[in-house]
Amino acid sequence: MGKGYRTDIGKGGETQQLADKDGTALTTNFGLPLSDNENSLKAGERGPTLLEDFILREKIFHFDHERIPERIVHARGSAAHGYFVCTDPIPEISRASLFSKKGKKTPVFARFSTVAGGAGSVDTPRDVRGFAVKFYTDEGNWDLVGNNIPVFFIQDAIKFPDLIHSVKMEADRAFPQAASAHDTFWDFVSLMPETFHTLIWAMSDRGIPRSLRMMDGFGVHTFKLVNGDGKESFVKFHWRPKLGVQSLIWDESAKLQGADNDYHRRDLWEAIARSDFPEWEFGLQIFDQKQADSLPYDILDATKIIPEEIVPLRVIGRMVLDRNPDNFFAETEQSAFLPSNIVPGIDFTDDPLLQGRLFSYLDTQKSRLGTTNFHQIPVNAPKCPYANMQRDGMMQTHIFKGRANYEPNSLDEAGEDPGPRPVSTGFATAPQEVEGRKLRVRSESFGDFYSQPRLYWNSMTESEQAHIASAMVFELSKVSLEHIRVRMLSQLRVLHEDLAKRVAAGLGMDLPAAAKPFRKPLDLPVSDALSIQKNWHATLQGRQVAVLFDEGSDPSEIEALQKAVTTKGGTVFTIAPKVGGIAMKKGVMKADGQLAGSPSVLFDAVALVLTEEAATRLSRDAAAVGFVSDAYAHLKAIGANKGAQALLDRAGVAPDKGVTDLAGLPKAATARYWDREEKIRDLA
Ligand code: HDD
Repeated sequence: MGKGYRTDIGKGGETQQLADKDGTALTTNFGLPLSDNENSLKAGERGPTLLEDFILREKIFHFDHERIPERIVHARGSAAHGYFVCTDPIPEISRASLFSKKGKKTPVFARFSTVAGGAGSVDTPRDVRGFAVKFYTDEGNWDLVGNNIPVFFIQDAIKFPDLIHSVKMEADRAFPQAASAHDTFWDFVSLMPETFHTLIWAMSDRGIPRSLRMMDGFGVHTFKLVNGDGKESFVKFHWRPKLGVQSLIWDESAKLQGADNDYHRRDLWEAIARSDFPEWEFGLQIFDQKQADSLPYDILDATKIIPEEIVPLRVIGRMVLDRNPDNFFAETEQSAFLPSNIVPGIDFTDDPLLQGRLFSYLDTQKSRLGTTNFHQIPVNAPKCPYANMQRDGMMQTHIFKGRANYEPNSLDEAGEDPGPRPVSTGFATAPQEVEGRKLRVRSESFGDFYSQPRLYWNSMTESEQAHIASAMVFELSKVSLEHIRVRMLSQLRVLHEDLAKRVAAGLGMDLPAAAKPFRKPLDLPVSDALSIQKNWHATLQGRQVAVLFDEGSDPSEIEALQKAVTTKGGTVFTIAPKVGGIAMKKGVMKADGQLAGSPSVLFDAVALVLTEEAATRLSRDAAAVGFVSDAYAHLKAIGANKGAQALLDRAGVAPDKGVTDLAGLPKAATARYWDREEKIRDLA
């Protein structure tokens, strides 16, 4: 018999790495040190593997069960640790301890997500984004489980399973993944006009954020704040990104799905890794019953906003995310957010969507994390002490001492530890008069489905309106059942005649008769706060400029640009046809990325630093031409030196304010060139 492959492992084998001198010994889960992690136990060198091989069985057994069920919604997510700091205490409004003192810091864990796609799906589909924040306060965890859109598709939790079934991949064919552009979603929404407000937000640029760091967050529901004297106020919670809200355009987001599946996840991770910490302001819209009664809609209806022009935001704090998770599974995947996690000083309202959520999130964790003890997983455990009489259950990790597992008890009278007891300062539900008949109905005050989506449409710029109309044309073009498209058009006529006409024209369909609304829509005053473009932050912070160079390029031109961009808070990514090193005008330079693998969709602006020769050569390379023509079509700033002209011409770049020399690029790169769009794209 021959020696067999690497039978000498553990006795100085060629490649087996050993921790004999230093390092950590590899062991089984029960601590047995191992000498061989390469071979299973066999009967003879080439013989069958033995059942006795407990080491193989333990390793494979554990691997076989590494996956847990993904979240039924919001499966695809990315998260980070950080802190919330109170900047404007509000003890007169809420007794919540995290709002009690200026400068008070509370640790947080924030998870951002798409809704419809599975855990491995793309980052940039058109979708609502989840914005969930767990505050580890000194009076327990408060989970603000919100979205990047301030309203929700439905008014009553009983419709949630239907909504989600309709938007997820279709039941028989299991496609499309992470997309709302299909029959069942549009069938459902066209039959449910209460969805229209969230629908128009999702069809707008809000549905395709540029970065998780550039999204608003909203608590959506009206909540209550309660002060130390029991005085109540209503509140809506808002997160406002320091970098301003920024979005992709549709063609860009579709191409990003191929260029970088992890575009948002990578962006969040890399920003934190380079200490460019994402930050949001925390603002409250605080109002009372009198103001609530004066509004033409119900504050318990989660399909309605209260415009900031009516109830302005009061900024009381900020959140900074400054630490990436150490382990994706242990932290991000196992994190469990529960709208029912509130703290003294915050309370629920009777919003029927919120009321249903209070059950659903607790319930789902048993199926996802497998145990009622999911609160003991480190990311979910409060950072303040907690104690009660809940005992046992699967995966119990606490070793409780003594006999006090019931309450009340008098064990202290016998000198034993009686365990925890309620405290007078603990959480107490805000008292509220409730009377009425038991009814399975929808309140009439929830009956206006069109006024607020119309308000949203009217508040957009022309370019934003064109994006909404075009998104609807795109999505409805993917709807194969014509009666659904017709029904949607008849509904859009009630929402806004102009939108309906543009979508019908884009589809090449006639306008059907308008639907009959339950309540005639109102023309509410425009809210500029709703528009992204009207509130654009002209900044380089958080934005990345790609620099394309090739043989003979002048390194001093690249260095000057790099300096100008980084001093204004931006980052630079260099790209060349080869990454190993390019012979420059002087010396050799290595690029961060290779041209074919670094398309311009990944960046906010591009620079071309090329010799005439290189530009002519690259004009024959589809990747280089696409790099420039896409940047142009995606309304980005393009800075070019003189040598690059041939490539600009080949890519069809016509001069405009966004096309500049290299010196002008740092300023130009703070904007997108919306005016360019009508020259290069037929929008609805
Ligand atoms: Fe939900 C997850 C946000 C309505 C049931 N939801 C989930 C997450 C976010 C939201 C951000 C992911 C949390 C995480 O990162 O782990 N959901 C919302 C918002 C809603 C909303 C803003 C409306 C205002 N959700 C809603 C309703 C129901 C659910 C009405 C059920 C009746 N949501 C769930 C869930 C999930 C969830 C099935 C899946 C995973 C989880 O809870 O932990 O229970």
